[in-house]
Amino acid sequence: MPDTVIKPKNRTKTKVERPRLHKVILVNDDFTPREFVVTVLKAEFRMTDDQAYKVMLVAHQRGVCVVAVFARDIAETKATRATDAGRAKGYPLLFTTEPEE
Ligand code: TYC
Repeated sequence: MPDTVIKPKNRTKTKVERPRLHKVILVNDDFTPREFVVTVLKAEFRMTDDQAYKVMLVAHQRGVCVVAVFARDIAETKATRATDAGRAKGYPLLFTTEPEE
């Protein structure tokens, strides 16, 4: 038998948290045509004409609208692709992302 027995006193609890989802947000501007915004929303976010029109209108009237929520990398990829679609046509269309609370 050893003279000294060392017993660990503190247990380490490992906490695993689910990664937060991220919102994709559509930002209004004065230049991008409404129809183009609707087209991008349908193409990138698989929305129907109705859904896309409603989201576009909320952004137009309130300044911003949450489009959808995804895992962070998917949200960022979609926001970048949708923003780039506007830039390719010379429009200042902007999609941003932010973590959900
Ligand atoms: N405000 C634009 C217009 O009147 C349309 C628009 C809506 C642009 C939503 C961007 O996120 C947007 N032509």
